[in-house]
Amino acid sequence: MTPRYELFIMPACPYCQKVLRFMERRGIEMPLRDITSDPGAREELVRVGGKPQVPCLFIDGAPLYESDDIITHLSEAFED
Ligand SMILES: N[C@@H](CCC(=O)N[C@@H](CS)C(=O)NCC(=O)O)C(=O)O
Repeated sequence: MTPRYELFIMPACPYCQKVLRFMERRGIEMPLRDITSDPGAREELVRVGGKPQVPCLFIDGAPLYESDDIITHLSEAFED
């Protein structure tokens, strides 16, 4: 079964843009949580992940930091 994904981002973050461009190329969609406009998203990211670093992919609620690791995970999960 496909896990529940959420991507925590800041729009101006180049690492987030890299992940978002990858997702766009692959047609991958998921809820985005912008920590600059949503204080609740920032609070959840720090509470669960331990730091306010973005991008962070929540996979069934478990945080995965690092844009390269996120892209590797998504490449494998959405392999065509
Ligand atoms: N190596 C990380 C770098 C991510 C990064 O530096 N993100 C910045 C925004 S562009 C950030 O979240 N800084 C706040 C922090 O690290 O607390 C990646 O590739 O994802």
